[in-house]
Amino acid sequence: MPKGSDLLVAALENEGVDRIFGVPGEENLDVVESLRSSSIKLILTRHEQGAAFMAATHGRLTGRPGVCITTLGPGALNLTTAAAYALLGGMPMIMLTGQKGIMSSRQAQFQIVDVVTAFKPLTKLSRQIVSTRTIPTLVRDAFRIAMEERPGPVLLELPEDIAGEECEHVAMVPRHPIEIPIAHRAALDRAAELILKAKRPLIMLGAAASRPRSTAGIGGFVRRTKIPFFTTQMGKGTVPGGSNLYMGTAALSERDYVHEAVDRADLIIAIGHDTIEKPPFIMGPKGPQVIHVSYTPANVEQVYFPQCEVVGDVGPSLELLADRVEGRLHNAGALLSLREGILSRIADRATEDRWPPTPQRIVHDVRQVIPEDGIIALDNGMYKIWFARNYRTYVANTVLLDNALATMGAGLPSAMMAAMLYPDRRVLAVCGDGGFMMNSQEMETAVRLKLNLVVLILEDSAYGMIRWKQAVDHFPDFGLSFGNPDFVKYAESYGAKGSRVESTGDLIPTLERAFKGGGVHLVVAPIDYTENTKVLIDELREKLKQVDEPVA
Ligand SMILES: Cc1ncc(C[n+]2csc(CCOP(=O)(O)OP(=O)(O)O)c2C)c(N)n1
Ligand SMILES: [Mg+2]
Repeated sequence: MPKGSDLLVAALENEGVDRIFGVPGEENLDVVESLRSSSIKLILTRHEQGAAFMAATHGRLTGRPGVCITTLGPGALNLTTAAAYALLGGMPMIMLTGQKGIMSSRQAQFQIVDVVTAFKPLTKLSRQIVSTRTIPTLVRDAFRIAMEERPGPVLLELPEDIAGEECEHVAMVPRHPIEIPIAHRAALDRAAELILKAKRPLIMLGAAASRPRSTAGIGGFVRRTKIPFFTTQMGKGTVPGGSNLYMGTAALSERDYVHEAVDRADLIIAIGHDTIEKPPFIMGPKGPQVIHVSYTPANVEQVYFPQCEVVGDVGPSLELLADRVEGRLHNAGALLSLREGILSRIADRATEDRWPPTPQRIVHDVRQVIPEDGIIALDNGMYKIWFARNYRTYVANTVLLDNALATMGAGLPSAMMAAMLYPDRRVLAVCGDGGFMMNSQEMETAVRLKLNLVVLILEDSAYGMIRWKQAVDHFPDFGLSFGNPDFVKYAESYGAKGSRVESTGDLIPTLERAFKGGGVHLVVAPIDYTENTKVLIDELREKLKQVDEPVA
């Protein structure tokens, strides 16, 4: 006779799950035993947070939920940050947590926390499984909810007595494809009218434009309309940055070079914008009109209140919109004259060989060693702004960054997931010395899994981004510096390789050697953060004078 845990694992197999990440506890042992004879691989991590960052990234990259498993109480609570990461980031994920038996209680309240309630604000659904009979339907429902727009995390708690209970076999619920409806004709007509009337239109690609299902249809819209586009941080790559319509990425909310185009636009077609991202531009009473094109209606915010919405499956809806305007847009390229100026100033001094290297130089050199389909996964720190702003992206989802929860600690685990899914591509984690240490224990997991992965640590012995903000706000330099382990020895102690970049010219050869050598390789380089204030504050303030000039 099957047990509850057998039904759970069969239901996961029915969903096509091939790996589960996590740290089991004694309450999960029936599930672990059921996994042993299944087609699903159990991948142990060294912290539950790492497991859930990997599972969320699986969802982000494939559109199918990644799965993680933990014990009750302490293990489950270690999932909270990654649950929020998946919720804000729109990443489908299933979290399976254990619990003490619910039919009798022989350990009183030991380790018991109301996990289901704790996760309610961090998930799309958080439920306890109370009967073996409902397992197949609950699992099917959990996967559907996790994948449906907007995608996100779901938590299922399986008490150990339900997991261990013998039961009749219950049939699995078969999967079937679900098409998302296409936008209404009236909405398409209204949007087309605005686009046809626009004098200076601009397209913006946001986070939902990077969903695996979105990426195919969007390129066609940009090509057919020939309207220049910029991206949010999480919208990078959906339409190749090499395209001659790319105007830049909004890494700051306002007053960056790209905002010269934004501020002059009279219409912005915001494709897949999700206001969980730090605003890529600020809407005001006098600013451009905005058409919101996405799977779900816009959230109305102080900084985002579109005047027109095209809600539906993004690719096919855009195709219908392009049918209405293609060949009739006389002003499509009105803002293109700004492109050269924006991009050349962003590329400014990218080859300067000052030591320690500048952020611009590091971004430039990383781009040289990463092929077009190579993936960089960023942790959170000051360098993220530089990569978002300066790194050109040619393929969708080749820059994995978190501009939603913006948590530290996800860089290494998300890069590991990318390396598992795409073993033939180069994958680079880019981390600060602060963020790397938040999940550096997963180096052991990476080595055990024999991943090919390079980790670049940018060392400034500080929580650099906060230290920078402290200086910008004219606070004295205090309380944000720390010491580091010897990262080369640290890598070697895990059985990985380690290298230190000793001169600016050494950065590219060191990264090349690391990729060619295979396995897990940690490269540590210092970074000169004096550029933060010089470029992002002083230079842009100078620039601002021009941006404030009246629009022609
Ligand atoms: C989990 C978490 N804790 C704190 C923060 C606030 N925070 C944002 S960036 C940052 C400093 C990052 O330091 P590091 O990783 O060394 O990168 P650096 O900015 O120095 O390049 C901090 C503390 C955060 N975003 N996430
Ligand atoms: Mg740092």
